[in-house]
Amino acid sequence: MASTLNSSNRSPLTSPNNRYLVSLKNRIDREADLTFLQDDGFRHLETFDLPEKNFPGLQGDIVLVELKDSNLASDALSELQQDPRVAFLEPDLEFELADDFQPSDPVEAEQSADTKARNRPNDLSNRQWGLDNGNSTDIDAPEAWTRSIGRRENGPIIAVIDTGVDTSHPDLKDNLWVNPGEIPGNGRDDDGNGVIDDVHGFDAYFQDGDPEDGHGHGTHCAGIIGATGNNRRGITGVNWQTRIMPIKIFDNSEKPKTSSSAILRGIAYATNNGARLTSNSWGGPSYSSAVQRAFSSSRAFHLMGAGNDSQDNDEKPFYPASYRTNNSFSVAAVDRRGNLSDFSNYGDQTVDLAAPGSSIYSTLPGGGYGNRSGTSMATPHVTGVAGLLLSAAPALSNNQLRSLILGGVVPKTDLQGKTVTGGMLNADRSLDLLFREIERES
Ligand SMILES: [Ca+2]
Ligand SMILES: [Ca+2]
Ligand SMILES: [Ca+2]
Ligand SMILES: [Ca+2]
Repeated sequence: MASTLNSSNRSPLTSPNNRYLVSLKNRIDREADLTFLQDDGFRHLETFDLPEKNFPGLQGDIVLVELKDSNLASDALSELQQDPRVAFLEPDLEFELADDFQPSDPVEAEQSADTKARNRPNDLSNRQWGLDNGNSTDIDAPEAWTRSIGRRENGPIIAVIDTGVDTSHPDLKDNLWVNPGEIPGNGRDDDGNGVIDDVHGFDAYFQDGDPEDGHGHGTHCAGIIGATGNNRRGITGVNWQTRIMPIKIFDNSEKPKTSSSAILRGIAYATNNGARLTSNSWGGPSYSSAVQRAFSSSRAFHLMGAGNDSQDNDEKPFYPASYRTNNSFSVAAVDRRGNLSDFSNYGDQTVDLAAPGSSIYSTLPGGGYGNRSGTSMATPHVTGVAGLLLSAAPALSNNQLRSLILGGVVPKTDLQGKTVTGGMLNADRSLDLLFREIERES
């Protein structure tokens, strides 16, 4: 990660671009409540759209400001930091997409022994070892698909907060969220949500309604969650049918960059526009109080990659996975043998579970497919299973979702002491738990 700033360096707290995030102690009712920012030497740029109804745990608003005169930085910053209305002040940090998108050799799944009822789509590729193989190191997707294959109509909206998504990919285009109130291409914000022509999602970096993938990472993650299943094409996602909402937070450079402010915009848009889940395959060592507050107070459930530095996150945090909110998971990666992937971060206190992440075959921009490795690929497997559960039982609370996924985890020797659960994701067992509960209640 490129960030050179960290909130643990309390003094001096300066930002190279003179932009700062201010977490306020209270909600602001009127613009006039923000005049003190001017008085302290700052220009108010943006108040993030984090309303009480969608971010019920958030005590006060979060605003983006710019320092007017960088020569006065230390005085202005200490004045603002001491203001009784300010809870927290931090630079608007920059982040790079973690370097975890290495092409890898294909791995073919072995034939699975049929012991249970299975439902195989016609496009389950034998390269999708994470969904089905003969070694008990898959997530038992065909067994789970006897109960849930995901859902489009009224199914859970799943935000992929990433580099964007190839929205014309033939294996993704039918599984995108469609903004019901927005008329495409008329240059107007028909639904009044602040974004013009946001038909399928949002570009939170460039702030427009076109979240096209400038890189490839987001398209790969989206296909794992929900490439269209049983359409005789390419691959199947964990969900054959779903509603993916692409939220682009990165720019289009070769090493994509984002900022705390773009991340906040992305979380805000996803939550405000109905996302039930967000999938976050990115991160780094820099802590942002504002980003933590937004995630923890959002009504959605958030899946987060543990990172690819082969490190112990209990010792060295990797954010956002290490924010450890009640409505999120931190996900490590396993290989085809069910061992922790050599690149994967781990932590028996701070990483919840593992999922397939080595040599994962999924969608790429331009209608293509390919193999990639990373906790970035593990995370959307968990997001996908959460999508299957919510498709079968839309009213599940975050706590129920959490316990169904953790309760379904299969212990693996190599993961003992490496994750909180010591095991890996299993779609079939989580769906079984859900249906046993449903039967008990009926
Ligand atoms: Ca299996
Ligand atoms: Ca709109
Ligand atoms: Ca429009
Ligand atoms: Ca397909």
